Amino acid sequence: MNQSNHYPADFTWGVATSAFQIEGGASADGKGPSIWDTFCLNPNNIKDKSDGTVACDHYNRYREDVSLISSLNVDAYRFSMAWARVQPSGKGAWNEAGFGFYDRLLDQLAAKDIKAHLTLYHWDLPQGLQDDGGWLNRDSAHRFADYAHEVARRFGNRVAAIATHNEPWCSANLGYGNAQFAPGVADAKQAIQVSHHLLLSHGLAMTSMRATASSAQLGIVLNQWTADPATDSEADRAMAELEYARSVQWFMDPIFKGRYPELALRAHGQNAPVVHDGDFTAIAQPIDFLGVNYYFRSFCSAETPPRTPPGKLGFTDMGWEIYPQGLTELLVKLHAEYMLPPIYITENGMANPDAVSGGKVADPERIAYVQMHLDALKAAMEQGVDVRGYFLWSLLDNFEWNSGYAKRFGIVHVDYETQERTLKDSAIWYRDFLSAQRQR
Ligand code: IFM
Repeated sequence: MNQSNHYPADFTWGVATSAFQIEGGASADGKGPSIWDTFCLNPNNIKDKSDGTVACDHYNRYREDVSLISSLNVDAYRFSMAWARVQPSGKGAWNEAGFGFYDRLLDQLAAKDIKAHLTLYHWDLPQGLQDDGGWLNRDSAHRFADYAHEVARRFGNRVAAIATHNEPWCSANLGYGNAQFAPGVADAKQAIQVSHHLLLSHGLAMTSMRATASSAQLGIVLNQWTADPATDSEADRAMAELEYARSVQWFMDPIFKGRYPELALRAHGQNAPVVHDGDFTAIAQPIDFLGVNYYFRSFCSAETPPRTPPGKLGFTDMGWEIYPQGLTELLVKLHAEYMLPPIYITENGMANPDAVSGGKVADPERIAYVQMHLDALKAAMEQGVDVRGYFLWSLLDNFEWNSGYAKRFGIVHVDYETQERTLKDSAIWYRDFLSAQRQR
């Protein structure tokens, strides 16, 4: 440390959340159910048997939460819209009361001079669309484009950026590949077809949003990693190459090259997706920015049992290896492989078993984690990668999907009994770090 003290003056610093993880208000003011509301009804799906009915009660506490965001000295707030809040069944009538919530949220952000970075889809498909086949049904891509158009038409001049999807890899592979996430399907062929429909929906939404001619920057957010062979063996190296093709290139190639990576297609064999004429033209729209979410690398071992990552810097409470140099390596590799637009690190952070003690939360592990990743980010920028911003995941402790509330990613601690928010030491460190940035 500490190269991270030298960032461009116009670099965007932010914090991030998503709708289902913090809003609550599960059926407030006409909101329809989403696949995550349904998924949580089966307590076996969520480790602590919780759900998102109340979450951080952000639906009712958004004013205080925006004040909290403002107190952190950030430039921007990344959040997602709950599709079923503004269009309860995912098709047909819009719910004005639902749009009203985001209208008020945007007003609060504007009043505090905080830029809004909106994500349209962070995994909470309206249950009405799931009843019609969900993302396995190609028509969902068209419904998504309609939704995107309406949001861009209403809000496109009030937000700095709109991302179509957050981490479609997760929607496809955890939602349809291994049933860890909603809608809870475990079928490799379906997962691959779903990934194609998600990409198609992204492309169609880009076109429908462009038609509104709004001022927002438009793009997509992908979770990415490098895939490192555990050893130099041929088997491990082949595994790593395939893993990279099936995860990173599977989403990047269609967007930037208008095709799927050959290696992954061959590996998918009979499970390769049905692609219609014109799909790649629809998907390969120019994007204004690419959001990259980085948490860990993929460590590929063909041995039985597989070798585990060394974790020289330790592991987070999720069991994820702390590996900041992977962020540098990933960005430099992407930069070499693709004609990239400006990049935002749209998520980076760690889960830690934090607790309040004497009104404070000591989380030195998180401060070190962020510092190391900022150094890694700076190293990539010095090698020519055009990175314009960094969003810490997450503002608040929140509903960590199938882990429930047991995993705490926030820089602000949430007491779920009282909804009291307490700045962790990492929030205070981030606030002071950003204040120092301003004074440069
Ligand atoms: O909480 C999630 C977020 O919703 C998507 N990216 C990863 C985070 C941590 O698991």
